[in-house]
Amino acid sequence: MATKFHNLSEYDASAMPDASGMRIGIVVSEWNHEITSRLLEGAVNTLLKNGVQADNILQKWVPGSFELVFGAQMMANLQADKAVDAVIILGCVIRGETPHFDYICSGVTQGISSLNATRNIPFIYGLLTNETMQQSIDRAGGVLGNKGDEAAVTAIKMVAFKRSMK
Ligand code: DLZ
Repeated sequence: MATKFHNLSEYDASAMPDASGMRIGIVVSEWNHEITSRLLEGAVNTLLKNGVQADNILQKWVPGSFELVFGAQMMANLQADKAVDAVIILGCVIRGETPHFDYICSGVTQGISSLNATRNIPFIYGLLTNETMQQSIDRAGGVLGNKGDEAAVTAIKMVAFKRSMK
């Protein structure tokens, strides 16, 4: 049953770093739009709630989850006043009757890992990889919270982590 899992929207608000000066990019997949639009909504609302200014949230859509890594890389290449401190990657892959599920999940996961290992900003994993649409609904603002909220909290914490290393 779903309730044995952690609620993705729960976090300790008192332990959140000040995010007012942060600029965050979000790249989101059009595939399974009814889910990914909710992930995006959760991420944006959580960033705003924690002090990120609306003008400092850059949102871009790509066709499917497989394109997320390229989109995230393009965001990381932005310079000067357009540069972002972190990139949140949002997508939803649901297992069907095709082997695409495994290829896409593994491609995106390896791509994000590679970006994190080679670039100088954090890339946050906000990809739902579920067996059923209901499992995704549960994690996109449903009974298990919203993966977008979790990704936003993680982005803020990782930007603060990077700044603490200076
Ligand atoms: C092709 C495909 C399939 C079968 N399933 C999904 C999915 O569940 N979630 C998703 O985000 N994208 C899916 N795609 C599209 C691929 O991610 C990609 O957009 C296309 O293969 C074109 O590169």
